[in-house]
Amino acid sequence: MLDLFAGEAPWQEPLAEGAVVFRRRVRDRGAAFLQAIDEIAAANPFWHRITPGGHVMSVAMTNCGELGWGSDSHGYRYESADAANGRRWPPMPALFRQLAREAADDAGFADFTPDACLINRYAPGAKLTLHQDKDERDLRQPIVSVSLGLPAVFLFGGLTREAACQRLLLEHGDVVVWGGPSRLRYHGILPLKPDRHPLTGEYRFNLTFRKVR
Ligand code: MD3
Ligand code: FE
Repeated sequence: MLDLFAGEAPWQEPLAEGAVVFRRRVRDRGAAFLQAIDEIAAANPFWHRITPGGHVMSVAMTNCGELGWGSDSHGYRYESADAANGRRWPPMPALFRQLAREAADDAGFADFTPDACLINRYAPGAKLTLHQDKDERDLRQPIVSVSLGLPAVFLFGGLTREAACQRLLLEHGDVVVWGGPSRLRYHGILPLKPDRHPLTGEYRFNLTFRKVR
């Protein structure tokens, strides 16, 4: 993929009230992030969750940290073990924890201490339909996201499902902090366009750091 910004320094842009995008913030650490993901997935492989509505999710998921996000026919919840194999989630690597803490701090959210990191893997065509993240106890805590590999179109809606959506391309190394009034905005990812990325091949990965409890 042609990267017109390959030699540029990272930069930041305010996105909305409470939301800041740090463009290319971890681009130079991409290989280290991907190696950490590989190690987590070696212990707790990616798998496709079932939604409460009975659909198989196109995004494959695993987690690290004390808690992991999960879904089955009964609903969404955070769990301390992987329902696929009964194992605890691997600990959150220091590289992950430190990045999440620093990015939150730079966006004005002090002392962010995530206890969950959901790792999403998108293959060509995988998507995430419009949803809110509201299963965390303290919604004053932000979510920090890290995008790796192939780019994807992110939809950023409003506080109701019907509100109009902004579109934003999330690219390799982009970090976004979602807090304040943006924390409950609907959002989603359009189907991944098939392509190849030098570090991730046909995939896009997204990490979301959350303080659940
Ligand atoms: C805005 N992940 O895992 S990251 C999710 O790219 C999720 O895999 C997407 O939405 C992905 O729940 C989007 C950006 C993101 C994450 C959490 C948010 C945006 C958010 C929470 C509130 C508002
Ligand atoms: Fe989300």
